[in-house]
Amino acid sequence: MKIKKLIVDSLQEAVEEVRALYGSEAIILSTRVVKRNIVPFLPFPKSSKLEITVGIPDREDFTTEFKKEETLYQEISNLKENLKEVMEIVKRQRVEKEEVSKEDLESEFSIRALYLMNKLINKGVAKEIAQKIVESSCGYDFELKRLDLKGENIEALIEGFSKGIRIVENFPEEGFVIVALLGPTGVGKTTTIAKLAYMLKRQGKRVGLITIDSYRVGAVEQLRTYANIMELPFRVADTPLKLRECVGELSFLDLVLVDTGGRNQYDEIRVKELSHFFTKLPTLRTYIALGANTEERVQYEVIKSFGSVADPSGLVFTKLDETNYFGTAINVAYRTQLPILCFTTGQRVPEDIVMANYEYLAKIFLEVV
Ligand SMILES: Nc1nc2c(ncn2[C@@H]2O[C@H](COP(=O)(O)OP(=O)(O)OP(=O)(O)O)[C@@H](O)[C@H]2O)c(=O)[nH]1
Ligand SMILES: [Mg+2]
Repeated sequence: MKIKKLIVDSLQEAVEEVRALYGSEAIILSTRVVKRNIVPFLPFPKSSKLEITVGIPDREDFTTEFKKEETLYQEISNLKENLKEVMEIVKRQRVEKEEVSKEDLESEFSIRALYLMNKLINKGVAKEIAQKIVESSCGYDFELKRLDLKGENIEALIEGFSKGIRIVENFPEEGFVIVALLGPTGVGKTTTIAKLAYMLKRQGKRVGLITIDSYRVGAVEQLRTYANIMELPFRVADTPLKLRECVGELSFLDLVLVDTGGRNQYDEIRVKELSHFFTKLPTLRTYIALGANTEERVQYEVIKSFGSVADPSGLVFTKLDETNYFGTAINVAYRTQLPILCFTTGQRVPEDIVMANYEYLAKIFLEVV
């Protein structure tokens, strides 16, 4: 900084002169009153003047100041970012505390593992099942002194699901099989049969369709329409005997899909009628169709009721698109240990169907489908 001295009449004049001479960055460091000769070389008379000391900052001073300011802004912005991250962690922990409880947080699982558990719980998986699924993909981390995920979230869920949930692996099996869908009214049986038929036909399988639903008006026409569009053999069987005859006629195919009329699971008599249809069919596989949007307690009742018709080979979960809590499907599959055949995800035939697989399950819970 350079120092200059000026003699002026007043402070007002000082300010103006300093600005004019040295610019707005110059600063007045001090002022003092001094006596000056009015006529040069004569000691008298004298007048009072103001001597001011001006500081003029060097160019480098500005640059340094500017840099200091810039660094300060940078630091503030870094702090803001850090604060945001801390808030995120606190928020996450708060959610975890609410759903996993304080004891859990203090116990054996890492934050990452708890986070994944919450992903399941938030979508309706029961807490103890979510814990078992995540636990089976964890290992003990000696640094954290907690159970931690062995891989990334997606790998962990795939592994966890593959240990707790069964899926139908070999569909369709080799040789002639009869595949029937049973379940409550309107759950999506006929639509699912059409979707499966299309998928199997595309795989090169020879598929036939049979309906035993002569009860509901329009039911026969509904399946016949799909059969016509896909150019598949189609039969209507209104009695158990007729069903066996139709199966016999179509036994040259790889498989037949049998559509049944929806029945109220609490109507024992109507459910029992189905049993008569499905006796004496040696290669019969029955799958129970459950609406993923149906209350979990009711899903067990449906399985109990239709499971009495024939030993179920597995489950079909329909209408996954109509609920955010499809975790109940995981609970049902985990607790019954019945394998899942497929999920349906909308009304479109043939598109809206996904054959059960662990990667799909992991993705829908992580919302990356
Ligand atoms: N959103 C949604 N709707 C579906 C799905 N599957 C079927 N549906 C619809 O549900 C309704 C009933 O479907 P169906 O296939 O006739 O049901 P069903 O079980 O055969 O019915 P019943 O034979 O009367 O017992 C139709 O409007 C379908 O389009 C699905 O995955 N998601
Ligand atoms: Mg139907």
